[in-house]
Amino acid sequence: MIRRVLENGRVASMQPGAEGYAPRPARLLIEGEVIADCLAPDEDLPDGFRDAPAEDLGGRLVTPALIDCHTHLVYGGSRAEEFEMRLNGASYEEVARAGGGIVSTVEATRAASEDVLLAGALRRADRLIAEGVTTIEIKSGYGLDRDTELRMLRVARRVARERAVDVVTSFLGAHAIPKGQDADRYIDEICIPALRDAAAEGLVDAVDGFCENIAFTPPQIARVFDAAAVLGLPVKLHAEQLSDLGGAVLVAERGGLSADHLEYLGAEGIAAMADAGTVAVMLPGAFYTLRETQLPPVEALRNAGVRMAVATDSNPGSAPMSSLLLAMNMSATLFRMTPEETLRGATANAAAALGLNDRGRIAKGLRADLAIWDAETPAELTYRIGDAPLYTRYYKGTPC
Ligand code: DI6
Ligand code: FE
Repeated sequence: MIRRVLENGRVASMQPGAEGYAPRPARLLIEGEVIADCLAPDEDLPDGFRDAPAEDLGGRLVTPALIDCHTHLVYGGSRAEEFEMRLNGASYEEVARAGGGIVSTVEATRAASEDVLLAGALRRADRLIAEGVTTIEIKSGYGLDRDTELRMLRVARRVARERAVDVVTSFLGAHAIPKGQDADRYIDEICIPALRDAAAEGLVDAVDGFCENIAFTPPQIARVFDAAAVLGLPVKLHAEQLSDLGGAVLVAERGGLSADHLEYLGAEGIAAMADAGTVAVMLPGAFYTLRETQLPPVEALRNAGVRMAVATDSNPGSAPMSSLLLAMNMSATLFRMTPEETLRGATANAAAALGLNDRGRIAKGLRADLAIWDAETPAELTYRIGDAPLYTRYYKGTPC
């Protein structure tokens, strides 16, 4: 097993508590894919590490590698035209009802080959990787038919084979009502059978939905969640993005991993999420792009002890962005999250949102997924706009 010593780093471990955020001089020991230990600079190296190759980090900041826990990275086409429409006055709902919006990406995605979809997804994944991301969640949801949903998920799996990055997939068949179809019939006759087929192929790590008045009702989402439960798959939900339909309560009651967006989340949803330990995923890129004015209840979530994550929501419509650092900046500036919260949101809490307890913090036994930055303080990662001060990334113990 390969052993490495990373000398002279300043480590923000992102362990719970203030000391997890304050950079501490340390020497990090890596054994194979995991962190063997995080020692004080003057502590002796244990047996097996004395002859191991050492890298001098020159006092640089070390954090857990970043995790983007909510993306729609795989899709065909572009929505620049819709962007222009909205700037000429049309609302998101109007665009959707006019057959634009998600449905137009569905057409482009259905028409695209696996290789074309892969090329687009890799371009965006590379942007994330260049900012120190090592785990990316990728959803389906632009197929809305069995074959295209499965093709999207196969492409998502291929991203992980083509790049030094982990991909966690979510089946999002309940993303939009396909043109001319009845929502209930779509859920029961297309979405749920497609989910079963995708799961049988090992393509699904979690099940997501869009609970909204332009998409699916809570009872429709509940049927998808029932199917997920039978398959033993965890659930999450796009909830309370444009209105409060009670999606957060629904997903929390199912012990869901996360409820995402949450601009219109109310007290009942917050309480249910706190009880269930469901993570609140903040997606300021969509808030920004849609020029939303309703802010997610960050302070109430904080006071209720709900863990908050931050993600890009990278998608062609509401968040055409491929920068998690920018999402962190927007979470601070637009949502008033603190830089500590945004960094926890893109590391430890993002891991929790994906149900992963082997990463997102720097501690003995966890995955050696690290980001090493040309930065003095962790706040700099959130503070700068359009600047990715990444020095190196370690993925499973290897610099790359
Ligand atoms: N909410 C969103 O913001 C994205 N999906 C969702 O459920 C929008 C996706 C799109 O407009 O293509
Ligand atoms: Fe989304």
